[in-house]
Amino acid sequence: MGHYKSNLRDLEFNLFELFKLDEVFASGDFGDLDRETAIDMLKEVRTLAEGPIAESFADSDRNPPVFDPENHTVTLPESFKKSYKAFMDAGWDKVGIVEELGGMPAPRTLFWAISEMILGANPALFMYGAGTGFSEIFWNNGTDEQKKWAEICAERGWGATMVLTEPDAGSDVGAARTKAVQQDDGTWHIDGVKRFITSADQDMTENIFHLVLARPEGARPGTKGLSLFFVPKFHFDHETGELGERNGVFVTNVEHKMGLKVSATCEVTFGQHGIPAKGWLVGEVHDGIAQMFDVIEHARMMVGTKAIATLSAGYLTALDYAKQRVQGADMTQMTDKTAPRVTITHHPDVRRALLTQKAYAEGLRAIYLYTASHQDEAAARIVSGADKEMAFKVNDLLLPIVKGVGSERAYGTLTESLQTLGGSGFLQDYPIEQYIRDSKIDTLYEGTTAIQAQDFFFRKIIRDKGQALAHVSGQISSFIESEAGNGRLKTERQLLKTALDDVQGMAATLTGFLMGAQENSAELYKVGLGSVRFLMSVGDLMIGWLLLRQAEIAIAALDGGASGADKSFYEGKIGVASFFAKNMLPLLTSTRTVIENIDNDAMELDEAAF
Ligand code: ST9
Ligand code: FAD
Repeated sequence: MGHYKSNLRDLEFNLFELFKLDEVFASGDFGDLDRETAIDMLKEVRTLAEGPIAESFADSDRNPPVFDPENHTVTLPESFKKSYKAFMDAGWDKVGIVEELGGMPAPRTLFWAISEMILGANPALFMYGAGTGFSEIFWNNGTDEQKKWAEICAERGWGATMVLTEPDAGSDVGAARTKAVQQDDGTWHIDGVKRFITSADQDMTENIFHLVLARPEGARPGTKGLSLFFVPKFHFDHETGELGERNGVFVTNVEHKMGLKVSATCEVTFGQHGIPAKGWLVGEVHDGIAQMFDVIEHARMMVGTKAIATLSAGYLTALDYAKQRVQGADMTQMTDKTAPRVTITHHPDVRRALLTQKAYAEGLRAIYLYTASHQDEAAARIVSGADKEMAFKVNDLLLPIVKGVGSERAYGTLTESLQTLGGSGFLQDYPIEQYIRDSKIDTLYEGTTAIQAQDFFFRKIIRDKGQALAHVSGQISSFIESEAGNGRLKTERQLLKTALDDVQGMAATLTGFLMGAQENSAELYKVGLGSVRFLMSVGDLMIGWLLLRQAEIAIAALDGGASGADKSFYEGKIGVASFFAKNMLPLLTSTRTVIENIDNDAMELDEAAF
């Protein structure tokens, strides 16, 4: 057995009982795919994830990729290559991909549920294996001729990268200096140095294609002056795919990192080693940042799901340990030195820690799957009554929650998982220390949490005129006003109501600051001071709501006579929803007060005083 513990029961519960995947299949949008096939797929992935995919997780952390600066190559550990081969040979990179690229279309909820298990077992493997997904994005954005190249990329299983960041252009992508010079034959020469590029070299695929943002000579500054280029590592015959000469794109460094070590993070130099780095303008249009956001949106979803998958595995590891570790007496007998020793699950603080982990792991899972439901027209209609346009907006609204809240809560809560193991948690005998190291990156790349929070407020709420937020809030309100729980969730629904009021109050306050900025631009700082807190609060509100919806289903199942393992599962759902409502939601009231009282003292403080 590898390190990874999946939670297939909870995945199935979300997919079929909460988000009605049966009805999505019945819509006919996914051909013959049905419940039985979906469950078989999930089970097969679980076996693969817990077995061969998880197997190289620790080894490839201790023996990270080796960079050869002379040949500009990266060699991955053999153990990892074996895991990668198991994944690719089974064809899982093709799920959710269009048929034209040899894929098997699937609802996004099913796709992300499958992805959760891969990401939990060995996240870097998912990233190296994303070439097929990248091919689809290239295919969607490419010219007719480029669509054929995308088919070649997918068929031959080439690796792929997204190339934005430069030393002076991280969050501020628009500061990028890498330039593109058009050639007489219509191709472009790319010139510059990019850094922190994931998977930019490896020895598992015969070729790698880079999707690169660069600025054509004379183009305007900022993100809107960037164009997107297809830059292969090796040139290839555009009809047959046969490899040709080496292109002038070279890895010139590999970073030494805190975690996620097997994922090679590379400096990539274009056109500075005597060979031009030849690129092709994607779609023959200068719309680079919007095209790149097609990749970024998937990658943000991926990062959030990765973090959540890791938290879930951390929780299940902690739970397993806590059920076996005997230490101390029951608290009610704490003064009796001869009292029997108990497992640590008997201690109230361990229960608090376990329920906190369970709430965030399961609540965040429900959030990413609710979001995924809005990535398919039929599913969105069934799950929230959203039409196509609203589904798109809701997905947009929730991506910063999946990515920003998912990563922050996962990283923070994983310390509770480690803490549950006591000193043993600090050892490499258990996977949690690696989970913490590997998941820290999730709050950083694909836009830091601060960037997610600004995206959420300015773009997803203000620019959207609050439409998507109103759609989701409307669903929460209907639940609050319903009789959900058959009389047994009254207190919790009341707590949810207060939380919704608090979040709406926060949104109104931040909007007020924004409006005030028309008179006094410094008012805008107040939005910046409150935006991460606001993002996290909306995340908690949604977790509270979705856990309570799960509890409602659980109550009905228990009333219907659920027994055995099902009974325990449903009781757990009610317990954790109630715990979250009583222990976490009331904290939003104080956050609301903090936001209402934001002043600009922090901005007025002289830098020297910090
Ligand atoms: C990175 C990679 O960190 C890490 C891991 C890599 C793993 C690779 C594997 C991935 C696998 C996943 C793929 C699976 C594939 C499956 C596929 C199946 C089909 N939404 O606000 P403005 C656009 S990579 C959409 O003025 P600024 C929009 O076009 C590095 N679009 O921004 C907009 O124009 P308009 C990641 C958005 O002030 C234009 O941008 N780095 C959104 O110029 C300008 O917008 C980062 O993420 C959005 N939310 O620039 C950088 N936002 O307004 C973080 C903007 O006309 N920094 N656009 O529509 C930011 O995001 C900044 O806010 C900024 C600001 C750069 C956008
Ligand atoms: P900075 O932008 O310098 O940010 C530093 C701090 O300032 C952060 O706390 C940030 O939140 C804050 N900050 C910055 N600007 C603002 C603002 N306007 N408002 C509020 N706060 C702000 N990039 C790629 O293109 N492709 C990849 O494949 C890729 N993979 C990566 C893999 C790894 C392991 C790492 C570490 C990075 C990767 N990146 C990749 C780059 C990654 O996306 C950036 O590191 C990230 O966007 C942040 O940029 P930065 O590191 O320059 O930090």
